[in-house]
Amino acid sequence: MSRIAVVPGSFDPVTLGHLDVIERAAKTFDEVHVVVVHNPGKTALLPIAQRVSLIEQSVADARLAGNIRVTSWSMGLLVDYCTEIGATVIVKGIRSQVDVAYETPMAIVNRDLAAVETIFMLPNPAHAYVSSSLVRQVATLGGDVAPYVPRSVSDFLQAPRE
Ligand code: COD
Repeated sequence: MSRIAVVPGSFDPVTLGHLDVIERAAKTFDEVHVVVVHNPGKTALLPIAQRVSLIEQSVADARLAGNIRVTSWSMGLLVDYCTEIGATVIVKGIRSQVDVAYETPMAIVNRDLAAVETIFMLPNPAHAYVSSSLVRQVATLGGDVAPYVPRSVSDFLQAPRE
C-alpha cells in the first residue's frame, strides 16, 4: 500500500525551514501533498495561488523528489482532504514549545475525526528560527530575505512593484 502524507501550512511565503520538512517528508513517504491552507489567525501577505506557485518553483529549483504535489484546500477540514486522497498521515514541523502547544490539540482532534495521525519533525538547526512571519516583516520593511527563503521567493518578494 502506498503511504501518502500531507504537509499543510500557510506557507506565506514558503521558507527554507518549510522546504527542509517537505524534503524529509518526501524521503519518508511514497507520496507527499504540500497543501496551502488559509490560517484565519494570520493576516495574509500573498494570495493562496501565489503561495502554491512559489512552492512549486522552490521544489523544482531544489530538485526535490518527484513524489511531491502542491495544492491548496479551502473546502473545510484538513482531514477531509486527507480522506479524499487516501492520506493517513499529516507531517508538521516543530520548532519550539509554542509549536507543540499549538499543534498537539489539532493532532488529537484530527486523529479523533478521521484516524489521521500527525508526525512531528524537528527542524534543521540551520533554519530552526525561520518563520514566514519573520520573512513577511523583513520583506515589508525592505530588508533582504535571501538567507531565509528559496531563491524564487526572494526574487519574487524583492522584485520592484508599480
Ligand atoms: N522549520 C521547521 N518547521 C517549520 C518551520 C521551520 N523553520 N517554520 C514553520 N514550520 C512548520 C510549522 O510548525 C507548521 O507545522 C508548518 O511548518 C506550517 O507553518 P506555517 O506557519 O506556514 O503554517 P501555519 O502554522 O499558519 O498553518 C497552520 C494550518 C493552517 C496548517 C493549521 O492551522 C491546520 O492544520 N489547520 C487545519 C484546519 C482544520 O482542519 N481544523 C480542524 C481540526 S483541528
